[in-house]
Amino acid sequence: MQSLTRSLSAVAILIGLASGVVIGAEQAGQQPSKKETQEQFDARMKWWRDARFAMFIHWGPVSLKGTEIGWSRGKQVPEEEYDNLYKRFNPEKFSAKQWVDIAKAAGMKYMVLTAKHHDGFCLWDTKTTSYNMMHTPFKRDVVKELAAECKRQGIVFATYYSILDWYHPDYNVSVRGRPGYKLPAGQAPDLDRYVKYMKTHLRELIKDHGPLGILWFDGEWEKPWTHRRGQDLYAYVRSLQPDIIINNRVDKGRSGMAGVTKTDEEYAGDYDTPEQQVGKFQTGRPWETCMTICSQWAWKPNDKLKSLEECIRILVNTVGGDGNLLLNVGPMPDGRIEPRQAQRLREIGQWLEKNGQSIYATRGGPFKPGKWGASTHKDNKVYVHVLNWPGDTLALPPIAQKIVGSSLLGGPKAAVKQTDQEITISVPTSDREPIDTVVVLELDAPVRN
Ligand code: FHN
Repeated sequence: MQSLTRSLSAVAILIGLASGVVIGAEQAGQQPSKKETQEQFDARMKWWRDARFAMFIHWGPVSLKGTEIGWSRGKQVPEEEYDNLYKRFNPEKFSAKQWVDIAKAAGMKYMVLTAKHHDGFCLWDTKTTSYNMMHTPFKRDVVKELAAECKRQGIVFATYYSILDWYHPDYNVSVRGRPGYKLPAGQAPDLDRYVKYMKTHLRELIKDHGPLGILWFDGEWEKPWTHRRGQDLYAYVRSLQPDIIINNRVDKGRSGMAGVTKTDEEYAGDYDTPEQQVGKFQTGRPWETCMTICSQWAWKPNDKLKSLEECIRILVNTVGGDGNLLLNVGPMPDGRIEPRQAQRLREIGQWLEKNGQSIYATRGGPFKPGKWGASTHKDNKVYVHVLNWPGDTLALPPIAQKIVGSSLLGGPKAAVKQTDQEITISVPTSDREPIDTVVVLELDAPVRN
């Protein structure tokens, strides 16, 4: 409950802002009269919770080098060279339709694009700096094109935005590397000026390219960023678009790569963000695992591609834990999503065409994930995803509801026995699926979340 209070109080800041209370960084944390109720929060999160599966996209001029976005600047790629890649970035084969077609074929319901990563390069037509897409040979606002195509095809469009910026001199780059351009002589780095720059970006993204489904913040972990600034930024973004969803990396509450929000303060952010790992079973606070389909976030030639089985297992264990899966692709320097990555995504989509009712708009549980697999539920149906059969029979803990029917998803009967001590499920090996055998249990009453 306390975790929900955290997000509610952060929203209270927003409502104060919306009611004319101007919150500067120093004022963040004011408690205006109204708080977002549980019902309002649940209503705002509903489309996102129901979506369950989405595309993450890490892209920028660094794809020319095949090294990691942001992190390879000043390491595998000298800063000077990295910061000038945009002058030869010309993704002539970029097609927003191709990317959205692939996301749809994969069964993905929203898309999160790195509008600005740690390297400071802006993928949209921003008026704040020439370090953007319109100053490349390509001269096109790819954020605008993708947003329009997502709208046309019914996929929710969202942007990732890095709070830390190793290119902008006002970000106190003493934390890492040197800025991509120099401040005027005698002018010291000024974080308040950088926050104004960042807020202008967010206004451009939301007002000129939105509405956005999510503002996916990242890069909150370095010293210059503070809890108060995080609360202020959350309130600012919600004031621009009250129904937008914001992850927990806007503030300082994230506990490392496990992504769960700490409870020692009331931190801003609507959901937790485990990274490169399936989050733990958690139903009290929304969460989303972000994971690469290869090994690198940005494009890397001949990178290791996850198998279909790995992808399905990750998806099932994530949704079985009551989380969303944000699966990342890194498009190529010519603008295409690599054909073998696109093919893998199509294969996941084919699996979802058959099994999607056990994923979309479900909640995790009632059986917690284990070596055997995971479970999801919706209304009075439980979907038992058996990934590893322990033998002829799978034994699960008892539940309060009575099982009144059972079958394989869209298939033959499954032998299910229920006592007060356990539930046992048997499926002949000939009827089992190679990756995930989904057993549907019909109950005499819905499962309570
Ligand atoms: O440093 C970034 C990394 O490049 C990538 O964007 C991931 C995915 O969200 N987030 C940060 C690492 O935690």
